[in-house]
Amino acid sequence: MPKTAVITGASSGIGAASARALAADGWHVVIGARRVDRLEALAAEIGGTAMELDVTDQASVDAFCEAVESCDLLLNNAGGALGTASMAEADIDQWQWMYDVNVLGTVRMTKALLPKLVASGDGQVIVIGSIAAREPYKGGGGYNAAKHAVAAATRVLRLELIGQPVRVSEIDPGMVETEFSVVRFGGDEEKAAKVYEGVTPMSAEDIADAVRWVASRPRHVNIDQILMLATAQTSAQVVHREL
Ligand code: 8X3
Repeated sequence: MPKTAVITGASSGIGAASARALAADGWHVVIGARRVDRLEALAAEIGGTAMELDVTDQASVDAFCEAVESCDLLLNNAGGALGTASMAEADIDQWQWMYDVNVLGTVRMTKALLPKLVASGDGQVIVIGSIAAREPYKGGGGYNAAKHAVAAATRVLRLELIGQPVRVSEIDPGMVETEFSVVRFGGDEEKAAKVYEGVTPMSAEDIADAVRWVASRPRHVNIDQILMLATAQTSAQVVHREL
């Protein structure tokens, strides 16, 4: 029987690319997101199972996780940033959403699926973090705070699960060209395009490669943390642009 991987935020970007990569490696992939039409098209393409999921809504998480029969791998990918306001201008609603989707979304999903991951006998939780989890940057306040919290929670989980059959891994990407920046800038495609101007950023498939590698290590190997950057980026705000 194929092993089951549950992926959040799977309708696009890193989530969708990881679903394709894991399905190609023989996993049965259960994909969740709010945009069900996109999800269903992807599920049909890779022979997976699509189910509506909003990680900010406990009832949605409960219904989704109850419907998952077994779970060998949970990829906590759903997340995102809103805005680049300074601390002086912090928008509390944006902060609240970022905390909810990135931190609480990861906690809700992990908590709900942990019994099934333990029962699998060789479970894995992989969290998509960010360079923003390691390095604060100007205008990053709400996202930095949320991703630092995600990293802290992930590392606590790793500590608490020692001795149990569940591995815990964190993959922290830098610049990846997905819908991430379009969402961050409230749909402003021009502003989003500027983020990647003159740079070859990583692609969602680059991160999916790391996911499939982490997911395919033997059970005695836990990849604790990976920091992945584009060659032209050496830290959050140090980027070489060929303009
Ligand atoms: C996305 C990377 O540099 O915009 O997680 O924070 S960054």
